[in-house]
Formats: sequence, structure tokens, C-alpha cells
Amino acid sequence: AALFYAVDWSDKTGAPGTFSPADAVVKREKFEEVFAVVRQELVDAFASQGVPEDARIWYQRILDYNVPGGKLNRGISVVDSVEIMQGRALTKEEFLKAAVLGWSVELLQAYFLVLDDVMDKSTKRRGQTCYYLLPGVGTISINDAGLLESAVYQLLKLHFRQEKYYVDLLELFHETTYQTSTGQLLDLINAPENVVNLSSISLEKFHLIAKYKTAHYSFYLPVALAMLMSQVPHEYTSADGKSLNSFQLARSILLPIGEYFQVQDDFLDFAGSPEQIGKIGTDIVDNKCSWCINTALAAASPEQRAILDNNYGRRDPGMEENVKAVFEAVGLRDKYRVYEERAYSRITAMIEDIPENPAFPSLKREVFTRFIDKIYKRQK
Ligand code: DMA
Ligand code: MG
Ligand code: MG
Ligand code: MG
Repeated sequence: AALFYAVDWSDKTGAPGTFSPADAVVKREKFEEVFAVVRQELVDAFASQGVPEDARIWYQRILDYNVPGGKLNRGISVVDSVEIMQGRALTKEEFLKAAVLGWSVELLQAYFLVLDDVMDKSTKRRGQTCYYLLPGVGTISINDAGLLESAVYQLLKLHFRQEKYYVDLLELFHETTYQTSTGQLLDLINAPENVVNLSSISLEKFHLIAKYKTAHYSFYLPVALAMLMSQVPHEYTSADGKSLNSFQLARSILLPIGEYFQVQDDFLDFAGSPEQIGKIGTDIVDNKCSWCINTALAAASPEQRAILDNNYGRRDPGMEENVKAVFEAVGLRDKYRVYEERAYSRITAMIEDIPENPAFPSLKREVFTRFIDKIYKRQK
């Protein structure tokens, strides 16, 4: 971590509770500076196994190509959440620890995304060619994804081995990985190749898939990590004396936010331009049980239904266009706008219902409003 301490940012630390856009930019820069630190630690740990130069160079490329180029929402959320829970700007040591947890989430995400692009046969990710499509990579990407997952535990060991919540961190990452892989299984077996049966698609399935493949790792994980680092007690007493489980309370808000996020992801898969979202949608040709197909089916006339039946889930650009034309004709864009407004007010109401207690200042509503405000009406 010497590299981290060499950075002088004493003049950049924002006051707690005041996050102007400029502060957000500074925080992102600080967070990105920590990547240089964890990257060096990971490369050193890898090299210390006694592997030759070519393997070290390959490993560096795995990290550099797949970890730092995203929106970093999940990673920065750990830092934001710790800061809100502490109610003040973080010390350098605290920032480093929170940012290491944030980068661990980004590493776990990189592991999932490398594999996800293979399984979804995607071509673009974050504005660049999908990793598995790079010359000479191919199926090696499967093992490389495993190395990204291992990197999470290298970092945790290096930075948290001595903490009494170390085992809790390990369990949380293991549990979240289990849930996300379960979600990917549900996503994939509900989208068989060459067997299109739109009658088997349902919103219940969509919600289950979204909760498992996205909500746990994208929303619950960053906040739960911040709670563990801040040592928020599991028992939480509301101002009117009710006993609650703080982690369950957090989950009860964050999983619905995650489902809303996946609706946005599905809508952008159809409606977002590649420049905007950095990827090229595959849900239609992949026969996915997406929010879009569910919503279109509910509104389709018998003629439109026939078009969907005959064109969905086919690896053919013309047929994909036919499906998109039905999506437009049933007014999917308007239905999405309505969904988004409702989801936003439903979740906002849930947040307002959180029983805050001045005696337990750590679970502030702001932890959750920060998330919903970050993703509301997102375009990428
Ligand atoms: C992504 O679902 C889920 C995980 C666990 C990566 P997705 O395939 O819809 O994601 P994307 O649209 O980013 O490929
Ligand atoms: Mg995908
Ligand atoms: Mg996928
Ligand atoms: Mg998607």
C-alpha cells in the first residue's frame, strides 16, 4: 500500500454529507488511484508464486482489460456507504480499506462479466471487444475468470486478515457468488437455444432471475460490506422500540432496487445505442426471459404475438429487427417510462419507511437514497 500513501490528496477530502458533482469526481479519482495499489499487490502476489514473465504479463492484461473500465458504481458505493455510516469524511486508512472492498466487488463483477459474455455470445463490453474474443484468448478466458475471482480473496487476505470481521467478509463474498451463479443458471436454462417457447416466459421468472443474477452482488453486497467494515450491529432497535435485523432491513430495500436496475438493463439492451451502453444487446437473439419480452407479450395482439413466436430467440439480424418492431408497436418505451416512475416512487416510499433511530445512526436512509438517485433514469 506504499503507493497509496505516496499520493497527496489532503486538499481533496470532501466534508461529510456534502456531495456536489465535483466531490463525486474527486472521489472517483481517489477510488481509481487505489486501483493502481491493488493491481500492484495482486501482480506481486501472482509473481511470488514463482511464475515466469509471460504468465505475469498475461495476468496483468486480465486485470487491466477487465477490471477498471466500468462505471464503478458498485465499487464506489462501498466508499459512499461507509462514509454515510460514519457520518464524516474518511481517514486515509479508512478510505483505503473501503476502496479495497470496492475493488473486490469490481473484481467479482469482472469475473462474472468475462463468463457472462462467453455464455451470452456478446461482442462488446464497456466500449471494447469482449475479452474472450481477443486473439489467442478464447476459452482461456474461463480460467482467467477464475483468477479474477481468486484475486478477491488475495486482497481480502492482504488487507483484512487481522480484522475480527474477516470471516464475515469471506462468507459474504462466498454467499453472494453462490447467489449470482444461481441467477446465471436460472437466466441460462430459461433461454434454451433453438427451443423458443414464449408461453414459458413469465414476470415471476424474470423477477427471480433479476434478484439472483444482479441484485445481490450489485446492491446488497456493497452495502453489506460497508456495514461489516463499519461494524454495524446485526440487532437494530427502531425509535419505537422494535427489534430488527439490520442486514435483513438493508436487503429488503436493496433487492427491489436491484430488480429495478435489471429492468433498466433489459430495456437498454433493446433501446440503448452501443455508444451509450458500451455493449451490443443480445437478449432478443439469446431468447432471454427479459423485462422487454414479458411486457411486449402482455400487450401484443394475436398478429404481433405470432411475429414474436416466429422471430424471437433466432440468431438472425432480420428476425431481431422484426421483434424490435413489435416492441416499438406495443409502446414498450412508454411502458418503460411508466414502470420507471412507479418503481422509483415505490422504492422511495420503502426508504421513507425505514425506522431510523438516532441511537443507531449507521443505517441512515441516505445509504439507500444515494443508490436510487444514482440509477434513476440512467442512460448507460
Ligand atoms: C448480467 O446479466 C448478470 C451478471 C451476473 C453479469 P446480463 O447478461 O443481462 O448483463 P449484460 O447485459 O451486462 O451482459
Ligand atoms: Mg450478458
Ligand atoms: Mg447474461
Ligand atoms: Mg443485459
